[in-house]
Parts: sequence; C-alpha cells; structure tokens
Amino acid sequence: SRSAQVAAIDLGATSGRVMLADISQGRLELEQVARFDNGPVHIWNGNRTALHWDLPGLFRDACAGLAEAGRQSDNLVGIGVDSWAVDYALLREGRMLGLPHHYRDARTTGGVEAVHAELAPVDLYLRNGLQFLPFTTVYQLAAEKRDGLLDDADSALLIPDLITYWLTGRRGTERTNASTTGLLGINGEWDLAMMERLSLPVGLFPDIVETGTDQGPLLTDVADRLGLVERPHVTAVASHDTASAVAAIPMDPSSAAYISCGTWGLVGVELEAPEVSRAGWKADFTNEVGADGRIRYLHNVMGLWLLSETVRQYQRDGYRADLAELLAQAAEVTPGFEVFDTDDARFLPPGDMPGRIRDWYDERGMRPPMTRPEMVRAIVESLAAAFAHSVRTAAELSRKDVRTVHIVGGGSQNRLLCQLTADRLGLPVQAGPVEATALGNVLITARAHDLIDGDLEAMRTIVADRFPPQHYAPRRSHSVRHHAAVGAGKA
Ligand code: LRH
Repeated sequence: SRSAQVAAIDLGATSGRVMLADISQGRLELEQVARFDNGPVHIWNGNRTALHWDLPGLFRDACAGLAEAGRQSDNLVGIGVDSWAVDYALLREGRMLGLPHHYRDARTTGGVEAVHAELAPVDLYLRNGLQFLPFTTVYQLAAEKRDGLLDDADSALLIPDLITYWLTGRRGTERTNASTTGLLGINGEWDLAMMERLSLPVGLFPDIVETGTDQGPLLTDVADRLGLVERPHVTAVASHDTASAVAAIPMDPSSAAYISCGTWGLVGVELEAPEVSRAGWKADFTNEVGADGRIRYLHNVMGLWLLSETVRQYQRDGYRADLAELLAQAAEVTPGFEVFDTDDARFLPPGDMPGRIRDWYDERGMRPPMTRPEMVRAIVESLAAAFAHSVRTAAELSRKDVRTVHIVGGGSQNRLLCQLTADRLGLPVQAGPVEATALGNVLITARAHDLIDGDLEAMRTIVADRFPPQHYAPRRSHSVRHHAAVGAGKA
C-alpha cells in the first residue's frame, strides 16, 4: 500500500521545529525538516517592558516547515501541533488582540495575589490539583483582568490551539493543555464556579477537545499557500509538549519515574487517576492530564533554562561561551560547593543567571562557585540533586516502587546531568529519545489516521525498538540503600 507521512509542529520555549515522520505498523522514521529560534520579545507597553511571544513569526516559520514537509513527502495526511503550556492569545471576533504574553513576564505577581485573596492556595489545589507556579493561566488571566485587558476579548486560545485555528479555522481547547490552565477541575470539567468567584469571564476558552480528535483539513487558503494540494488534516495531539513527551517515553509506568528535560525539567510518574493530597500540595506535585487520560503527576524543576541563561550572560559579558565546551570543563571540576535551590523564584525571569546564583550563596554566607566551569558544574549538580529529590518524592507520594528513571528531551544528551542524576539516586538512568515530544506528537496523529493502532504501551514499544535509550549505571556503592529509600514511601 501507499506509504503515508505525518508532520509535527513542536514549539519549545527556546526553539521550534517541524518534524516529518513516516509511520506504519512496525516502522518509524523521523526527520527534522525545519528548526527555528524562539524566545521572549521585550516590548515597551507604556509603563514597563513586557515579555511576549512572537506568534506571527512562529506561525510563519512553522508554515515554511510544513511546506518543506510537503515537498519531502509523497502523501502527507496529518499534522499535529504542540507547544509549552499555560500561555494563550486573546481574540475578538476571530482576530488576535495583540501578542500573547510570555509566562516569564512579571505581571503575574498581582494575579497571584488577586486569586489567593479569593481562594486559599490549598483550596485551589483541592479543586484543580496543580502545583503552585506563578504563571499558571488562572493567575495570568487575573492579572490581565486587573489591567482591563480582558474587556475586549470574546475568546482565548492556548498556543497550540491558536496555531490549529490559524491552520484550520477551528477553535477548541485540547484536553492535556487545558489541564495546565488551573481552570479545569480534577473531574476534567471547566470549573465555572471558580471562574465566577474570581470574576473571570466564563466561556473565554472554547469547549474541551479530546486528545486524538480530528480538527479538520487545512483551510484551502493555507493549503494553497503551502503547496499542499491534498489538504492534510490537523489532529488535536497531546498539545501540551510535556504530555506529548511523556506519551513517547519508552517506560513501564509501574516501576519508572521520568524526567522530561528541556527548558524545564518535569519530574514525576504516570498515574491512572489524580492523586490530590495535602502532602502532594506541600511538595508541589501537579496532576496534569496526559494522553489517553493518564495523569502526569510531576513537579516542575527549573531545567536547562539555568544553563542557557548562564551561557547567554557569559556571551553578553564578552566571553566566547560554548555550552558543550563548558560542560566538558565542568565534568573535570571537583565540587567544593554545596548545591543551590534551583526552585528559587528569582531564577524564573530572563537575566543575569550566574549573578543571581552567586547571590543565593552569598546571602547564606556560603562559598559560591568561582570560575565559569565551577558555575556550570554547580548548576548541573543542583539540577541533578533537584531531579533526585523530586523522583524520591514522586515515588513516596504515589507509593510506587521506582527502579529506573527515564530522561528524555534535550537534557538526555547532557551526559554529566544524566550520570549525576543516576549517582544521586543510586538508580539506573535511561536516556533518550531526545525528540520525545515530536515522537509523541506524530504517534498520536498516526494513530488517529489508523497508521498504527494500540494503546500507549504499544506506542512506547515502537519508540523503545526504534530509539533504544542509553544506559547510565549509578557510580556509587550505596545504591541499594538509596533504592530501598526510594521505594519505601509511606508504607
Ligand atoms: C515545558 C512546559 C512545562 C510547563 C511550562 C510552561 O515546555 O510546557 O510543562 O510547566 O513549559
């Protein structure tokens, strides 16, 4: 039979890509057809400099990628779109009202205060099951409400849903990403009572669209412009990038923890049902929805952002800083410093990361990392420590006997990080695939087109066969003790 291809638009917080996949029962070829930069755009708004995303630019680059995917394939049947979570565009009568804000923009502080004045943090957790992140959609909306920015809007679309709308003309809110807004109850329904209580417009986001749903063909106009005569359909994939990544982790969820490591390090386990407890609230563990109704029970660790912002600062300082080189030097450092708390909110905004890290040590009268290789080593050690801590907490809170840890995404290529995580946990680390998010994206589209069938386990088997992970054994002798501690939980 004629072969068929699907494309993924995968927008990360630092770069976007379009991938082309040839998938059929037992075969999976994945190729990158376009890659483009992404990052905050700083724009003066009359009062202050605000951080935005260049959505029109991203859409242009994604479309160019789709056109290229079309040229490279003989039968492009499907497209899926995923991106980072929580952010959204406001629309009126179908038109976007201004550039979407970046979740690292400072305006959310007021939003957090406004929301918590109405609903205590623990009550919010009991309703939506989400860890506290100051940029969760509900806080962003509360800040925009205060600034009068919602007055003109009649609808809002999360980023992948916006791209889907611009491609197909159809509006919906895909379920996995909807689960990151804070506006969805743990029962999976929009929490209208909460919206009313917070004086947020009810019905701003369109109806939930289940993961895997056909969103229709490309608009004729779009298809013509991209040279795609046969008008591929867009599938609502697990449009939260982390949900797509987790769907493609070659793991056995009964005994594995995972770290989806890109800009963020999302550390946790997969559950069949939400786990909402006081202990989970205190530990800041979130219940986000995954593909096929699974629950991503995880904590946000700061991730590679700390490294990329550090390298950016070194470049601003006039050093010819190259991350690979710095990591090689960092591997040779004998750490003479303690780890720092990567969760500290001061590390959220873009800026002078090494300076802020030094401040963290100085404030405690501790010896800070002195040289650039030491700084990079401190970051990687601290990330590994944070990963290990969250893996242990996930195991305890979920009462899982975690025996192995999967690292996927860009971080899976960071050998030092993988090894140090294995060492600190005393558990084996399975690294890769690096393109887990794009794989999860194309697999859901392929399933929607009946190119493959089966459940998540079947999809994970395809990934494991085609992209066998790289194994890191823990280097310390006390691994057994650590393992016992990880599995012990509350039992
Ligand atoms: C990772 C991610 C993460 C969210 C953050 C906003 O890209 O989607 O899961 O918490 O970005």
